[in-house]
Amino acid sequence: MNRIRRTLVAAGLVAVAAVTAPAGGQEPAKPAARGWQPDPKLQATLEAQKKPWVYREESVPKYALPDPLRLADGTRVATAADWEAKRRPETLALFRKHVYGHPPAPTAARFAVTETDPKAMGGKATLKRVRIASADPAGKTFAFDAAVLIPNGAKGPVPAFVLINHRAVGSADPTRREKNDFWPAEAIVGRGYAAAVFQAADVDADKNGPEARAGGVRAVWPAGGGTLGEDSWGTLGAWAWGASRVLDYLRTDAAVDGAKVGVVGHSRGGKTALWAAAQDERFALGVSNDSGRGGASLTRRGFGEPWAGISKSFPYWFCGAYVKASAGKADDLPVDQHQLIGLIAPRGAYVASADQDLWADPRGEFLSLAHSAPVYALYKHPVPAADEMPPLDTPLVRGRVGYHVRTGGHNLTPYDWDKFLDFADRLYGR
Ligand code: GTR
Repeated sequence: MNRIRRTLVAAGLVAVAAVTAPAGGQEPAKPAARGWQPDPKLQATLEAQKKPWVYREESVPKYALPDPLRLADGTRVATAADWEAKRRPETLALFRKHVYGHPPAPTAARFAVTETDPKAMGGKATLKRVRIASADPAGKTFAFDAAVLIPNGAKGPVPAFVLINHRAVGSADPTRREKNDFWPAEAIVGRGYAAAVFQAADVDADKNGPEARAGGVRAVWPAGGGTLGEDSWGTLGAWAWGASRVLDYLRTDAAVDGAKVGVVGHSRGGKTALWAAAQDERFALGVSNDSGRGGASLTRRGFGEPWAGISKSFPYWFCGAYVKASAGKADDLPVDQHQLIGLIAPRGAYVASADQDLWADPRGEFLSLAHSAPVYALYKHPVPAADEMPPLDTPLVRGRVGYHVRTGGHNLTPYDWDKFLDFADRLYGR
């Protein structure tokens, strides 16, 4: 490696795997000068606190990403048809075996609208509360509630966003008695979208242990479709399953355009939103906000939240194999998170970061999106290059993907929603 390339790699501006000199052998001229850079004050503060995690690009190890298109047998798929027939299922299986675990076999869902208020939001929306009950052929059942606010007076079925709410009900209160910037439902409805939400904890508690699991879906189908302790589903998998059941309902509601439903989550919910959209191709769009480790950020970068750390603090979010492997090297993982975004292709994917949220690795979140490019390319959709991370508060949208890094800390805000809505408008040609 020459000196400039070494500097670029150290700055995280090119992933080692993706380094290709442009024609003529010229290195790109100083991309480090443009685009977002971590706040040096924040880094100095973290340094002064002697934080034992990586928050400087210089400390990011050299890494090579798995080729999203290369099959386990060494051959490489070159067409969308082969991706869909061979590599997509293989990639999905790898994420199930090594990261999130296997969901249970498809269940039959029944819906009961338990409440309808046509004058919600001061008459601007209709609120429906829905009981969603799933059953397997052996008669085991699980039920939980969702809510949706549908704009009144729309000319036809409206697109929708499903929020996976892992916070308290007050953060996303469908009655709107409590309003919180986390879920600006008035703004979502005002832009002509239905705003659907469910409480993640109603599907699976955000706590470890059998007692916590007792009331959730993993008590009914403990192993999902895998083997307990190895590749059985974790909490993120259970929440993603819940998001798909909400989609099941939305597709039966004549007021909603079931082909235009996006799934959104913040942080642990953002990890879940990506996994939900990766698995369930009926989602038109997956949106990850500050999702970090186990979400949009590249595991191999090791920047921000350590893999071993998340595995220790939240082992139940993932499958046992992921937790076990975290004692080793990320390079040994057969997948990295750019492939999770690849699983969403050619549908919409939007990744959002926050400037002060180095724990979630904003650059690593952007790079996952950038390195999903080979998959989008099979469908002729462009994706920003690894050295094109945009500056602060400047969304970058290309083809079917979008990214922004916003001023501020770890949170889901009206600014984020506004950009998700802009992106969806464009994706749906509104
Ligand atoms: C943190 C965790 C992150 C992120 C966050 C959240 O404690 O380390 O991975 O998920 O919680 O969900 O807010």
